[in-house]
Amino acid sequence: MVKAVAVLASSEGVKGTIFFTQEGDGPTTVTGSISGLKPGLHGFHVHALGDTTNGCMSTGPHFNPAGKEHGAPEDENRHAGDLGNVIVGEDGTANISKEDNQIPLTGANSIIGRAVVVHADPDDLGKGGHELSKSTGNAGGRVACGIIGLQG
Ligand SMILES: *[C@@H]1O[C@H](CO)[C@@H](O)[C@H](O)[C@H]1NC(C)=O
Ligand SMILES: [Cu+2]
Ligand SMILES: [Zn+2]
Repeated sequence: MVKAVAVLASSEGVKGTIFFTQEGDGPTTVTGSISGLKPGLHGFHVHALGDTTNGCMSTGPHFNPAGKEHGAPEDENRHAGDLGNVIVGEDGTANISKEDNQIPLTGANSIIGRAVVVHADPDDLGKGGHELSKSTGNAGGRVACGIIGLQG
């Protein structure tokens, strides 16, 4: 079992901890919670770089080792990093529990050392018809991020 964690923080009071586990070549389980967000949907992705020298802006684009278009987690044509949206309740919290086959914790396409980013707006999953739909889901600003690191 490989385990990883990302601690999300922002100057606007958004906080969260996201846990990743993977057994062998199986799917990666993503769990955790985020607080301090506006109620509603917020885009939630793995971005390519674990570089926060310029805050979340320097984490690069969505992790996309297969050179595909932006999409929904269940789409064939999606970035590996496309984890869809998190749903924030009236109390400003989101509880995350997902499984995904494209974000391994080992091997050439490992997400260790990359970043988790939560956005200001909903991810339209590539279907919004906006000029950014096929690259970012038009999910707006990067509200908080954290680097994915190995956990013992
Ligand atoms: C997330 O879980 C916490 C603790 O169980 C709960 O207070 C909160 O309402 C939950 N948020 C959502 C959106 O379900
Ligand atoms: Cu993103
Ligand atoms: Zn994407």
